[in-house]
Amino acid sequence: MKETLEKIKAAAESALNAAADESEIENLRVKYLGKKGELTAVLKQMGSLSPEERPAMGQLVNEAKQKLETLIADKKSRLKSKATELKLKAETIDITMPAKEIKTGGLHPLNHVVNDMIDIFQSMGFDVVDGPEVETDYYNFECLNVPADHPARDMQDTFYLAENLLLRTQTSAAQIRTMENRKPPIRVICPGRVFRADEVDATHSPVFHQLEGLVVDKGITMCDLKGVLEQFAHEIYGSDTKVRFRPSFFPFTEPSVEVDVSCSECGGKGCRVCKGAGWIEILGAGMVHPNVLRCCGIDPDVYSGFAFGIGIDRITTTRYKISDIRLLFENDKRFLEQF
Ligand code: 2NM
Repeated sequence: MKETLEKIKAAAESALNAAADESEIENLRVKYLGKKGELTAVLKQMGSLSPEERPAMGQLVNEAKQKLETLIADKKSRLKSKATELKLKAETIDITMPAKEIKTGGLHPLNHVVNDMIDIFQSMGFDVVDGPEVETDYYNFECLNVPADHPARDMQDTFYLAENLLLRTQTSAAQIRTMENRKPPIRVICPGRVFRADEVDATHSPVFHQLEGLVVDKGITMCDLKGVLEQFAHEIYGSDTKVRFRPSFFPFTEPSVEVDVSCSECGGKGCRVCKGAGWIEILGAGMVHPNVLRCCGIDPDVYSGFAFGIGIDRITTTRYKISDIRLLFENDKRFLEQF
């Protein structure tokens, strides 16, 4: 019996050493330690031994059983760590590889400029208002003191959708509605897209952008207009920028002015950017015409106001030194990614 035990032990040990995977080990466990296993069979034969032989033999069988169990557990854990090792090796990540680029969007240069302009005017107490891009003849022209036969209609030729429905040529209509709906004091700006039936070239586009402003209260004068627009020019172009007001004409303001800033490229000496003039025109403005106030139900004998219109595209092209306005609308990613 002792011999059989030794044989089983030796066979089991070498079989276990040779086992290559978990199922082989399990088969061996069943073969030796299972209910019908070889070692179990030896244990069962204990009954045929004499009572004197039994304790010593019992101890041997138990030791053999324990030994096998330990061997099995060892082998299992060795196989497991080997598998883990292999798995980790296969999953090795090269952290020096270049990472996948995460593309983030960005603001269009026009929107950078609009946002800056809004900040400047909001800090001076202006509200932002909005209006439709499709307007009626009444709000776009009539109420702005531009009747049907007025020559200014030629300069502001636009796209008609129907007899009285058109694409707005300026954002003033939103301000007309503001005057109809609010009581003075009124301080609003209205940034937005506007349209003209213009030929496309480096400085013209049938779609462009404006920010118009309006102030109406008792006792508003040209001084207020100059102060607000000078402050704006200094904030957007720098405090050493010189500002020049020239007389001009708009049907909806009287008197009217055009406002130039000293060229930030050459400091006023004259260069390619300002076409030798030393000045760049940035906006038109004036005191709101009494006819316009009256049209909106505001008494021009009690109230006065000033209004202005700034070309956003122009400010954008000069700020970023963009040579052609069309670049703003082609939306070529290579262009847009620079801002
Ligand atoms: C400009 C120039 C001058 C203007 C006038 C008005 C309104 F609605 F009050 F009559 N809004 N904007 C105005 C005045 C616009 O653009 C160059």
